[in-house]
Amino acid sequence: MGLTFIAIKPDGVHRGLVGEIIARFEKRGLKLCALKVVVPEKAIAEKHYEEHAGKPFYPGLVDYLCSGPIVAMVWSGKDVVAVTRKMIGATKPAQSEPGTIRGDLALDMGRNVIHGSDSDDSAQREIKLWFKEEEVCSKYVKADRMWV
Ligand code: RTP
Ligand code: MG
Repeated sequence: MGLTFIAIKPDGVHRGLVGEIIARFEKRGLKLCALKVVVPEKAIAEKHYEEHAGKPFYPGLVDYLCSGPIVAMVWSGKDVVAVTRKMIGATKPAQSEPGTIRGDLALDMGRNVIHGSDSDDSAQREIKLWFKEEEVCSKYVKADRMWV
C-alpha cells in the first residue's frame, strides 16, 4: 500500500475544517498513519515547496504555510496519491469540481485549504521532511480491511 503526505493549511485549520476533511478520507477507506499540529518553520516550508522556488508566488506561498498551525498527516491506501489528489480537486478553486475538497470548501487559489503530494516520489520526500520514521504507523490493519 502506498503512502501520501497531506496537510490541512492554516486557512483550513482557522476555518474549523479539520474534522470534515479527515472524515472524508476516513470514509473513503484510507488509513490514517500519522498526524500532528505544527506551525511550520520557514526552512521546512521552503523545502516543502522547493519545486516552486524562483516563481513569483513562492515567497507568499511559503509565508502563507508558516502563518499558523497546519495539520500534517500521512495517509495510506490503494492508489492513495491519485485518490487523494482527485478528492482534493484542482489547484484553482474555480476549476475544482463540486464534491472535491477545494470545490466544496475553497474560493481562492492562495487559500486553497489543503496540500496533497502529487507523486509517489514527492510523497516519500515530504513524509521524510515532516515526520520521523517512528511517528508513521503504517503497519496496522484497519477493521474495515479485515474482510477484503
Ligand atoms: P499543493 O502543492 O499545495 O497541494 O497545491 P497543488 O499541487 O494543487 O499546486 P502546485 O502547483 O503545487 O502549487 C502549490 C500552491 O501554490 C499556489 N500557487 N499559486 N499564483 C500562482 O500562479 C500559483 N500557482 C500555484 C497555490 O496555493 C498552490 O496550492
Ligand atoms: Mg503541489
